[in-house]
Amino acid sequence: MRILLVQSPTGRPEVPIFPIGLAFIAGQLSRHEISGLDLSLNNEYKTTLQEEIRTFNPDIVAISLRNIDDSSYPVTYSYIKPFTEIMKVLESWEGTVIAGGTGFSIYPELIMDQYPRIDYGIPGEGEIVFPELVDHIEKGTAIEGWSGGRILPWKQTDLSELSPPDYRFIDISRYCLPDAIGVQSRRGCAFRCTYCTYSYLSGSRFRERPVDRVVKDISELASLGVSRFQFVDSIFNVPEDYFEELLAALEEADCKLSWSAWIDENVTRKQLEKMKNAGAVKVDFSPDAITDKGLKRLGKRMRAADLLPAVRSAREVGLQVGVNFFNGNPGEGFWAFLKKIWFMLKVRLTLGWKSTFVNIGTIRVYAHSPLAGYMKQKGQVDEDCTFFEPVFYKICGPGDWLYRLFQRIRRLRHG
Ligand code: B12
Repeated sequence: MRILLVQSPTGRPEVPIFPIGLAFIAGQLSRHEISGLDLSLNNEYKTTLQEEIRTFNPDIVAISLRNIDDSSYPVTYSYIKPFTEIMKVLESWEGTVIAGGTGFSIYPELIMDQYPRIDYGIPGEGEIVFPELVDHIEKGTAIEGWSGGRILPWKQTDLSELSPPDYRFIDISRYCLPDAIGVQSRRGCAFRCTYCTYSYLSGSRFRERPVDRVVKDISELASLGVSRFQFVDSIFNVPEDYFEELLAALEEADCKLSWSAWIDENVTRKQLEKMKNAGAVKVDFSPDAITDKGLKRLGKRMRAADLLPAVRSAREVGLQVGVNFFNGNPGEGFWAFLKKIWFMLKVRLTLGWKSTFVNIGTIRVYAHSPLAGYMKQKGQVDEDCTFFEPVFYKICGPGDWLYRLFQRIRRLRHG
């Protein structure tokens, strides 16, 4: 069949992000004729889609809705409007429309209700169910566990069986910027951070891809002229034995690509050195809270005192460092916000202004996260709140005013 794989538009200019979710799906469709289209690269996304449909003439248009909104507070940008616009474009086309992606997966029922133009929705990982659905459409064969509604069952992929992602399904040269191209070595997350959706999306235990396959992906990127990528794994340094095995394989393969990864603070200086030797140039930490009380309430396994030594060690071995906090965590108020600002100034001034980055966001609460349940239980939102329209977990009063001022200054500086 002829399948057009479409990344939903952002609707405004943004740093391009290579659609790795679609690349994984494309990798499982070798029997079919594929074309890839990233509508977020283009302001004229409606006409671009029309034109591609006219020239490629697909049987199926498969759309990845990655994000619902940009999760920014107090000014939130929604990606739903451009998504609605392309749905309208598809109304005058007669083929099959299939939707999936992380944004879709958090709200499948709601999105299917809102967009009758979507024939089928596939929540969760798409590598098994999408090819099964294509077979079903082509030959009328049955899909296990599916009673025939518009939403198909979740099926987790066996990563040892998975064919590699197809990094060629779209022109990758448009994404040659730091962090824009992803490599995935594992899925799922065994931690229980209260605001997080990762375990809902891909399971509450780590599932690793065979190390040689990950190295093959990286060699493939090298052959495509890519010089830098990001590991998109939830936490790169757990499970520890897999982390060490992967680092050893990367060092041995000596692919000459630079990369970044999200890690947690339970990392030794020796491990950071190994990361550097294996090509790492940047690590990102997401402690999110800065006090032991706040960390505990977020379900984090670290202690507040672990953060600075980890950041310092990473800088000492020559890695750039990013640190992400939230303002207004459960158990943290105005003083914790000031502590975060102080931490930001301290690490940037002492560990390198241009190599140490600190971001302070606000928790955008998503459906299916423990925090969403907690807010309902405490009566902070209505019982029927879907969290589709953005809900933020924020403090009130001076901590909020100061945060808004801080965000306004950042917006004026960075646009
Ligand atoms: C890594 C990551 C990033 C990296 C991306 C780096 C890169 N080069 O790719 C960075 C840090 C840049 C980033 C930025 C942002 N991110 Co982010 N990110 C992630 C993360 C951790 C992994 C995404 C990933 O690459 N997965 C690997 C691929 C293989 O999986 P996948 O994309 O899910 O695709 C699978 C399925 O979804 C499905 N699928 C995908 N498309 C389709 C299409 C069809 C038709 C079908 C059937 C199936 C299907 O099949 C795929 C294969 O199994 C997720 C959390 C998570 N655990 O998923 C958040 C996540 C996607 N990000 C999120 C957000 C909010 C953002 C930002 C908006 C944050 C911000 N304020 O800037 C930006 C948006 C950037 C952008 N333009 O997309 C949210 C989206 C939530 C939502 N419902 O809207 C998530 C889910 C995290 C969360 N808070 O819960 N992100």
